[in-house]
Parts: sequence; C-alpha cells; structure tokens
Amino acid sequence: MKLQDIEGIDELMLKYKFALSELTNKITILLEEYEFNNKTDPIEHTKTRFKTLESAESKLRKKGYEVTMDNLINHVHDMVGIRIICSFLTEVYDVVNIIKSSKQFRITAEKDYIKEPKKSGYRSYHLNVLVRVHLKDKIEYVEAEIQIRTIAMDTWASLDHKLRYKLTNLPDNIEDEMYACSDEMVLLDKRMEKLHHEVLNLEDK
Ligand code: 0O2
Repeated sequence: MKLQDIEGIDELMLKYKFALSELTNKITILLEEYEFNNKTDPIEHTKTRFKTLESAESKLRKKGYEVTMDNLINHVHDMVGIRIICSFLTEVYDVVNIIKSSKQFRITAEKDYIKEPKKSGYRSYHLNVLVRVHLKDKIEYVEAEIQIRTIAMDTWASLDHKLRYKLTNLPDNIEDEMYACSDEMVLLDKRMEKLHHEVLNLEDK
C-alpha cells in the first residue's frame, strides 16, 4: 500500500500544510521580536521543510513500521518543519531558549545533537513540537520539527545529505572522513565564536 492511495491522506496533508504555515509565522514573530528588543539578529536564514509522501514512506519502512496513516502520524515526527540557521554557536542556544520560553508550542522531544552528535557526525539541535491548528470547527495539534544549527553545521549536513542520497550505505573510509570533517567544523565554529566575542568587546569600548 502506498501512502498516496490511503483514504484521508489529502486531508492530513492539508493539516500539515496549515501547521507549517502556523509554525513559520510564529517563529518569524518570535525572532523579529527578539531582534527588536535586543538589537541583534541571531539568524542567518530559515528554511521550511515538507517531506514528500515517498520520503515519509521510506522512513516508515526504515523504522520497521507498516505504511499506514496512524504510523505516519505517530512515528514520522518531521513531516513538516523549519530549519533555523544561526551565525554563531551561542546563538543556536539563544534561539532554543527563545522558542522554549515562548510557550507558543508544546515541546514533545528535544535532542541536542551538538552536545551528543549522531554517529554520522551530524550536529544540530532538534525540537519536536505540537502546533495548534485552528480548523473551521475544531482545534487540532499537529507535530512538526524545528532544527537549529550554525552555518558550518548546515554546510556539513547538506553535503552529507547529498552523499547519502547518492549511496545509502557509505563505505567506512568515507564515513570516517565525514566524521573528521564534522570535528573540524566544530573547531571552525569555536574560532568564529571567539572572533565574534572579540568584535563585540571592541564595540563596547
Ligand atoms: P530529510 O531528507 O532531511 O527529511 P526519531 O524522531 O528519533 O523517531 P528521526 O525522525 O530520524 O527519528 O529523528 P532525527 O534523527 O532526530 O531527525 C531526523 C532529521 O534530522 C532527518 O530527517 C535529517 O533532516 C536530520 N538528520 C538526522 N541525522 C542526520 C545525518 O546523519 N545527516 C544529515 N544530513 N541529516 C540528518 P530525514 O527524514 O532523515 O531526512
């Protein structure tokens, strides 16, 4: 059975679309308000994400679940999401705090892949949230994923994604090399962070 053939899938996709629009709007307001109050913009850029049904289907299969609508709702937590790219490492944690303290979303899971990178070398901060969606005659909560990371982490993830798209199982030497690149990227982030603080100190004087 394919997800696209399941009855009710179009209605579910419409709810995800509304959730993504709510999520984007709320995040934009939170970040712009922060910029206004603090006279600093922690964001390099943002990008919304909407998984295709084919990609959701292969994620379900990879996790060992049957392709059903219930399994999609309960086990694919990133059908829609937003990626927030920050210039500096401390800003990633600033953004996490802005979102967590806003009470705009109910957080269902939190993963700090910066403190504990995935075995691939992937680094990013993830928040899974429930977005409130107002429909004509009811309110529904739809799950979405927020990924927050630095430019360097994003560059790595984007190249990693491209390599894995071409070849699902990368040979060990390439896996090792990718991990080493991820470690180098951490050093780069730390150096840039240091420079950032030096410039801020100069500005204060
Ligand atoms: P795509 O194509 O980017 O959408 P769980 O929440 O634990 O049940 P899940 O959903 O796999 O399982 O959670 P995870 O691993 O916290 O986050 C999933 C998303 O994070 C992925 O979505 C990627 O966007 C990103 N990600 C996680 N690991 C890696 C990695 O090793 N390399 C890269 N480039 N990205 C990663 P998808 O659906 O896997 O992919």
